[in-house]
Amino acid sequence: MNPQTLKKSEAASSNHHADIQQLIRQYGCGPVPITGVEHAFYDRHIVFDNVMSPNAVGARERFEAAARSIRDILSQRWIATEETYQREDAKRVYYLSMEFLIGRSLINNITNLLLAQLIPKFAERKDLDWHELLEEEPDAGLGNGGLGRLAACFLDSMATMQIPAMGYGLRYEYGIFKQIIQDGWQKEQPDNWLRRGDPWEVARPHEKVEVSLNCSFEVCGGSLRAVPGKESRLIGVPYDRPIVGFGGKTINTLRLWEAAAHDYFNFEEFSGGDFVGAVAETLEAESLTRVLYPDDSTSKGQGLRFVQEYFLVACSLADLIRRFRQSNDDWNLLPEKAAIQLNDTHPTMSVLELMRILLDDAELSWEKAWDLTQRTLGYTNHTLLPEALEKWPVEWFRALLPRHLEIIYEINGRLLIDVRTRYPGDEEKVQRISLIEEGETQHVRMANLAIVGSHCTNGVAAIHSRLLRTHTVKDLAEMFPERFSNKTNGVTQRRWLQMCNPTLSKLITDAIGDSWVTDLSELEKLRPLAEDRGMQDEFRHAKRCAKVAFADWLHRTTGEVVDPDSIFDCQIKRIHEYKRQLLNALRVLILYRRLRENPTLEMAPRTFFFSGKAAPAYRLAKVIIKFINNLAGTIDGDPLMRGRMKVLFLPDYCVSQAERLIPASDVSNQISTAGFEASGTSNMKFMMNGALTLGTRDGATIEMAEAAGEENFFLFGLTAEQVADSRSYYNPYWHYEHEKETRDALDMIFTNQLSCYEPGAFSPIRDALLSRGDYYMHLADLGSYLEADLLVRELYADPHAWARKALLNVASSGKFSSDRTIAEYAADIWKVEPCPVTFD
Ligand code: 26V
Repeated sequence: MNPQTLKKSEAASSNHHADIQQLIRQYGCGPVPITGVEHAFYDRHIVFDNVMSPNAVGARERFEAAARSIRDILSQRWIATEETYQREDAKRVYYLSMEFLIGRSLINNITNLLLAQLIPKFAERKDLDWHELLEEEPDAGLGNGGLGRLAACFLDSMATMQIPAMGYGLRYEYGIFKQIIQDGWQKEQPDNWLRRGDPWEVARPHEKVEVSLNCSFEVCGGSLRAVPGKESRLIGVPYDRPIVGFGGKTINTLRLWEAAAHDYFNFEEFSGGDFVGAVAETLEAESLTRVLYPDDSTSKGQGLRFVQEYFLVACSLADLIRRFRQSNDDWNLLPEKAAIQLNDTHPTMSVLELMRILLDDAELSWEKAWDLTQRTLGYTNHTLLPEALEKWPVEWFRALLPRHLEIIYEINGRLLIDVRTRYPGDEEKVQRISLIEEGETQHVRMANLAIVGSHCTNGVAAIHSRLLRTHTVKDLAEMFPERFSNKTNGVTQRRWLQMCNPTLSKLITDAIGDSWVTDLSELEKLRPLAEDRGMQDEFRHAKRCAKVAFADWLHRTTGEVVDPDSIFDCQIKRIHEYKRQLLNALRVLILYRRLRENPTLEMAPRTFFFSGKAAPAYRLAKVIIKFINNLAGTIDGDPLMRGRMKVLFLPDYCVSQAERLIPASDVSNQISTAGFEASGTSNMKFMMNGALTLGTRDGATIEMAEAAGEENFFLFGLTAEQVADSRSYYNPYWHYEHEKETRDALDMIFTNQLSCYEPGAFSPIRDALLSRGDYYMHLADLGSYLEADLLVRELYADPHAWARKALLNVASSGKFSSDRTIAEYAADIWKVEPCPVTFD
């Protein structure tokens, strides 16, 4: 589409308005006051989409009209982007992920279209309550946590860097559950985010694909179940969402698949006369993409999840192969035209599906098909936790995807010949490398399949990639060392600094210019300014603005009062034993006990924020939430603590909440047991917003401290090596017996002083920390955590020294932009180049 067409269609649209006015008059409704560009831009959506008068509508309609108006602005660029890629026959990246944790899009799209100054002014002229309007947009919560949010940051970076890329995922009707807290306990409620439709998505039913399965579906005890043996065909209907690159030059696509039942030509014949039964079956099949799995800690017993994963893979590969075949008749070109990235093992059936297509549809030889498959696929690992590594029962493959199981056996047969040739006589190695795990029942090891079937495997931070190679998949890494690399995660500074922290952004831009928005390494220029007292004061002012804004929001929406002059100390992430929210809670409890015992103790006022969701079936994680809430209640109820310390568990952690709290934070807690957090990404968001990190040497926190200098971090605790080395003799009782503060705090918990209304509620905590051996070694790190905490408080007492370190942290955060991460993926794994949008 060329600019002329743009002008033509603008003209067409004003003619169109005249036509509509004419028609309306003709039908006797009288003239409608739709005139001028502004009205055509916004009001027409209210009038023609809702058939309502602009002053009669509510905030939701105003949000929809605003979103639709922004979509109007980007539509032609969106078309032009796709046309450019086709014309140039560009190599494309396909990012396959079961999760995209998008959050809100309106303000993000406005930011990236460079309209952030203009649109709020427009809203003011029209007397719109802009903030109220923005709050109407539900978060698109199509993910659990870090892995899904990383996928969303990557899409932003790829569009900004003009990389021809497409995200493929599932259009869950229900995203991650809404968390409410009742009597301190987490309760889940469905997140029906699509109830009122979504103004960003475009359904493309004409691009539907068909998926054949050797199963059908039934609702059983309220949940959907796959019924093996009865063949069914599902339709995948794509819904496209625009991904606006910064500057609005490139608009890439996130394509989400919805499951629909086949619109059988002869429904009557298909149903064998059972019309009602057939309609019910249709509904059941359509339930496949109803809901996101909310458990990111175990992959056990989720039959439907298995089918969801295959559905994502089958739809996405059919779609991208169709696109490839439109401009290529030589299958050999596939790796030159497509780079498919597997976001964790969840889309690993891509190895099997691509082999099936190349063998059965393209009729290539095994060797040819295997070479093309490997060269097209890349795999990113996101966890070392054994219980989160996916292993699917062989029986499920046999029942639902028998052809794919044949392919697994063939891959494995050839792989094991290779292993036996290289390591003769080492049958234990053969067992460890095999795609099939033996045992009572056989399982397919999806990580092994992903490594064997792709040309690149990467971890998400240096320490994680090292542990992956040297421990988790040691044998495979020794066999294929050239396949392994590291790509340290990053986050998009457009959402996580520019958009969510306007005051600090302005301070930075006033100081060093605005090129940091697309090149975060520019923040280095702040380093010398960190020494400047004026700059330190301005930083403190920016931080205070963000804290006041947060406190106001919190008060408005919950009635809670927090003091912006207290230290904001945060731990916000999924609730998991390895992330050690319990360690943080023990720290708070000990500080509380110190203050109570010695009320004259000097300690700066402090607010401890916790937020995060527990997997609904993760019992201990839910007990941890209850514990934090009871601790908060106890401290709140103690008049001695007023104005000195406060604990808050903020319900329903989500992207939008993180955007509000991170800019307001002083202290970022990143306290996982070393060796367990693959990377972490909120750690980076806190750093670029000028919070200081109180953390262990784990994940990307290690690289962050390297970049800023350890003297600007508060690191504590055992290293990953020390954790591994001391595990065999570690004894939590030793700490209980020898450390008085630890013992007193634990006794307070064990004697129901924090659970007097529900005695015994916290006995699972006792079990975890003492009787079951404290696998995550909380007690080993508690002492050094408290020592580091003292240093935090000492530094805070000197506001300028604090601001200096915070500024040095901001200045050192450049490496942690997802732009840098994507540049590395593009150069090392995908071999793709930018493809700027042009008009023919
Ligand atoms: C795992 C599972 C397991 C079974 C079924 C459902 C399900 C859904 C999600 C997951 C994801 C676990 C992996 C994960 O989220 N890893 C996180 O990835 C972040 C981005 O790389 C990284 O920063 C975090 O450290 C890592 O925990």
